[in-house]
Amino acid sequence: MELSSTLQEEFDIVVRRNPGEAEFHQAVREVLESLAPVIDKHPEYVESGIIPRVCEPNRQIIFKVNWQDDRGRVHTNRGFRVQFNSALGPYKGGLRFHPSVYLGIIKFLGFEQIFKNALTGMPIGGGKGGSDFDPKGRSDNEIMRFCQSFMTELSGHIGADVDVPAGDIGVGGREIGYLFGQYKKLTGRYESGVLTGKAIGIGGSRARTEATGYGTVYFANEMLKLSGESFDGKKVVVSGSGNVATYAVEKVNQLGGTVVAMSDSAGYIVDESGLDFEQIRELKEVRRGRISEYVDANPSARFIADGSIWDVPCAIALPCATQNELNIGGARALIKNGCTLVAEGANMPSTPDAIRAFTSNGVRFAPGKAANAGGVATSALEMQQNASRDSWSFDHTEARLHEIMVGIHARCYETAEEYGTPGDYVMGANIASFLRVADAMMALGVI
Ligand code: NDP
Ligand code: 2IT
Repeated sequence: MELSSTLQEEFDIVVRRNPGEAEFHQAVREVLESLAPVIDKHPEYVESGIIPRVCEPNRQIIFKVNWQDDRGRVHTNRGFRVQFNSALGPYKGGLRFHPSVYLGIIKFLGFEQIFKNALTGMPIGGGKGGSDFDPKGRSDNEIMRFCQSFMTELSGHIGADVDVPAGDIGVGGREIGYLFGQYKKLTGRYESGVLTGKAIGIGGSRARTEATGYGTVYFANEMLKLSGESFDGKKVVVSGSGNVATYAVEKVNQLGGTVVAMSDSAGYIVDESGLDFEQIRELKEVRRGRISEYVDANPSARFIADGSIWDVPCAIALPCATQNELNIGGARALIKNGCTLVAEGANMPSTPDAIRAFTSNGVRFAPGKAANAGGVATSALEMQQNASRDSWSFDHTEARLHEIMVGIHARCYETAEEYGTPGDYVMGANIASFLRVADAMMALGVI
């Protein structure tokens, strides 16, 4: 899509100032492509420099993380925390541990997080962090030593009212526990609200583990309701098999759908009779196994190492693994096989040409910053519980999550209508969130 001349100039500056950061450029461009009608209506945003200001992180911290493996060998990794925008509240966003991590990935995730967090309606700014550390094959003790070393550097930059990290790829409850333990030791304070995604016994929130996957399915369900449909009886493909994917599967099953395929970076499994949530959870969350092992106990399931999960016919696709995992080839295969709805559980899993293919072929499409916001929204609920030294029931927390997802869907849908692009959730999500961030930045003055 073409950008107007003002927006193209802003985009060119971002590309020039952030060389080699392709994912960051992609995320910025996708937001700018939605903003033409906004700056027409609000020239004051341009006059106040809101666009270049929102594209520049407030602070970027890069640090060395030395740690020793079980054989005593020393390793050196790189740690990141990008504190992107705090107009709406303390920086908030996850930590990713994956060998592909570099500054451009953390900046794309941090930029997306600003707008996602704004959509939740809660008082949280946007940030992201992580490391190029590869947790695969590492022992529990190695993970602990890495987390402790990472936190030794990070601890001076975070705080319950400053910056509140959580999990993302490669970082779950175990890692958050070790990070929190080290923060507590270094500061001498039991500052529960400094991290979210904690285990229940150390100040975590019920339903946080489930929240992102559940939230994505709730969002998709709201989209289906508009045409009088539901998940009932529908075939669903869920990519990935980590935290988000696993709990998306549980909620699809609860709503009567059948998940026929899941994946990891080695390949995908397919079973027309439906995948068993409890077995998946036990295999992935408890045993930390590979998705291929599912076929050992399930003769009707097959593992396919060299292929694309998007070739599996389905009515609904939920990409829940990683950025740019669903490209134009995947999109064409989904469309050809009759897929009518795509909701992103991952961050930016669909490439721009895949998204264009969906919208021009009548496939309803929900971008990650709207559809996966249930995770961070429940993190904000964890912050609320920590601040009031309270602990809510699962049912109460899940009901709040559901209400928040229904609200995000309505805001995106209504904003798309108001700006003349009915049914376009990309426009709705980008515009509704940008307005909230821009208004807060205007109110705070030039700082
Ligand atoms: P996990 O680490 O629990 O799981 C990640 C899954 O994605 C694994 O199955 C992994 O396979 C697969 N994967 C990761 N990288 C690649 C890759 N390069 N190619 C193919 N498969 C890959 O992470 P989460 O479930 O937490 O995160 C999944 C997505 O959801 C990410 O995009 C994350 O940013 C996003 N997200 C997460 C939230 C959360 O609360 N956790 C909230 C909102 C969004 P393998 O094991 O083979 O690497
Ligand atoms: O991408 C995301 O929204 C997350 N990884 C969750 C962030 C959080 O602070 O809970």
